[in-house]
Amino acid sequence: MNDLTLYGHRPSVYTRVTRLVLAEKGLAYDYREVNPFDPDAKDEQRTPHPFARVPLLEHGSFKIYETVAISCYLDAAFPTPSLTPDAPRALARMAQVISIVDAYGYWPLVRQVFSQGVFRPADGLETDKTEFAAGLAAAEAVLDALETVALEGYVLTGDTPTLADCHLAPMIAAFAAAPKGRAALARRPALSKWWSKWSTRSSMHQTDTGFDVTHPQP
Ligand SMILES: N[C@@H](CCC(=O)N[C@@H](CS)C(=O)NCC(=O)O)C(=O)O
Repeated sequence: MNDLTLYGHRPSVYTRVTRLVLAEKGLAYDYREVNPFDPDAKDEQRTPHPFARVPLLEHGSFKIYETVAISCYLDAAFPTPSLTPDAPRALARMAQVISIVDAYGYWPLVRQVFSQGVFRPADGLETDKTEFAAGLAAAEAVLDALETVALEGYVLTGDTPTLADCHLAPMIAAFAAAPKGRAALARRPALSKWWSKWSTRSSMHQTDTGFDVTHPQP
């Protein structure tokens, strides 16, 4: 046993990033379900994260939070297969994709388009159409930037997995669960090509949160 424990929340895209890295590396782990969105969560339901987020990983007594730190740690501590390219340009693009996702992508793709267009309606809650439209509009620049990276071909190839794929895929899966999100993705050929390959991976099947729209069989 690897002595790894992941604290996460099933629908959480950031939890899925860590679960994807663990799956790609074939690592077994204990999973504890917590709810960062419930301010009244008690005891085991409360996330141990100091900023009340998920995920948080424990490796024995060593605790790590911030998804990119968890990914880098897992890739260094369990080096095979490596999810970090050696080539300087590929390494730069991998870090760039992760930063684009965190700084500009998560909010519009997930918190505005997915939450308002898919998650809330599935829960019988009202959609804030203004937020949804704002998310779709803001997603355009994010998808354009990712399309440029995918077209260049250092990362997001769909053939050689890196931490960039693991970081981006949960956000795209959530965004594409909304039909208008799917249509926006389809307007980017290189990103769509990456997605059609990446979404068939076994790690994606293993980590489906129940909202994935397409899982073409491998
Ligand atoms: N910077 C954090 C972000 C993690 C994050 O925002 N996680 C979401 C779930 S996908 C969360 O816990 N949200 C709780 C909240 O916003 O209150 C990381 O990289 O791990």
